[in-house]
Amino acid sequence: MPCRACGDAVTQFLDLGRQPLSDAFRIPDDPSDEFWLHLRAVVCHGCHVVQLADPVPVERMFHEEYPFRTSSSRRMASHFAATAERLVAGLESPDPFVVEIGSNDGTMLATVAARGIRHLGIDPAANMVDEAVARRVNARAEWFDATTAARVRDEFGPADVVYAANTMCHIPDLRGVFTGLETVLADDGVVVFEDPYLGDVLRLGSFDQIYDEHFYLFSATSVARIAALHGFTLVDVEHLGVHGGEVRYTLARDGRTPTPAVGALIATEDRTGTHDLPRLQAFAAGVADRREQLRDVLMDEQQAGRSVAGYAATAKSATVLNYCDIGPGLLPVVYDTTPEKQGRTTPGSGIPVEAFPQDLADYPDTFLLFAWNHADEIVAKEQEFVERGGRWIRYVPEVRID
Ligand code: DWN
Repeated sequence: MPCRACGDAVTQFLDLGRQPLSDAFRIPDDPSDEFWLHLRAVVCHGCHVVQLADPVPVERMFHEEYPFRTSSSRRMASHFAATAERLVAGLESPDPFVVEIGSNDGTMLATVAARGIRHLGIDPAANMVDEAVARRVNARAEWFDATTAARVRDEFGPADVVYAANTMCHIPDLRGVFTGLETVLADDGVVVFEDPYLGDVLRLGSFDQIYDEHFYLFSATSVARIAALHGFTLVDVEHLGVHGGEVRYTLARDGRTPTPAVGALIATEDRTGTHDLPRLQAFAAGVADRREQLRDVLMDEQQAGRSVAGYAATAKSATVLNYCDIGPGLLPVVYDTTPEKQGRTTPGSGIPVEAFPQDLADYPDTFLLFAWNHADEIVAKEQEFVERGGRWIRYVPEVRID
């Protein structure tokens, strides 16, 4: 399959095997067939974007039972409140209009709404749109594409800002999204989006950032090249510490001068071979090593008679559990705060997901930390577990137990 973003040829560098849909938590003993895909990553020779080799069924992934809530992390909630304040502070027109693609439960737009600014959230997950609306956010359960964009512009006028967090990388039809952006954005408007950064994935070996929902892994180079195909310039980049390393990209219609940060990040990507096949193949080899190391650690814990549970049934954990062949025999339970995931089993691997025990006495000896991207928030919250001798197994940036 040619590159979905630019049409050029691609080369495969990673095969993570047969994988389920990462957020398709199963009702126990559900007799229906589970959906599987072959999870392989390729790099494009033209625009250099990393993407999945095989198509993913977007309607099965994002729907009225989508279980992920942006507000499930306190740190992310404050990150988006701060982001909204910054976006609002940058608005110059007398009656600005802000669009968010993938607005989820309205965590970011709630602040925009509270400032009395015209806005619209667009998200295919109707359950999350309902939650956003309950927070007084104007949101609609729709897919963002050229048709939706034209309708939004007709109804509200051009957008001063189109924002998307952890969404652009989820949409295989990136050309459709860009056509929509061309339609809806005001001439002097900006597109601001943040997504997991390829450079961080390679640096940390965070292979679990690759799963069905993360169709693309962007870099400054690939975003600049893809944007240029649609009459946009990458005018700014900002490295973010959230979600295991992301970059916030700002695009404007051609004509604006990029900040020095753009050239600097592209130069770093060139220097470190971010898109070069040997570098990507070395990353893939490291992933295979990590699988054996993680399985060894879990088996050691089991042989030593120590109980282990998963901490957070993240979407990312689907890649780890299924690629490393970890099932209920090695990991009997995963705890998670999301009510919709509790009482279900993890996709593919069939491990029960439960609410965290109320009593610390019922905690395991060791947690396998799937939400490693929220480690600071979690370790601070679980101080007492650590004080009582509890240990963490991590697999990013390396497999270790401490
Ligand atoms: O891109 C995406 C990111 C932003 O969010 C989506 N494709 C889906 C989702 O990915 P994820 O599930 O890997 O995200 P998180 O934020 O790493 O994990 C969220 C899960 O972790 C939720 O199920 C809640 C759970 N959790 C928990 O049980 N205790 C999270 C925290 C912070 C906690 O303390």
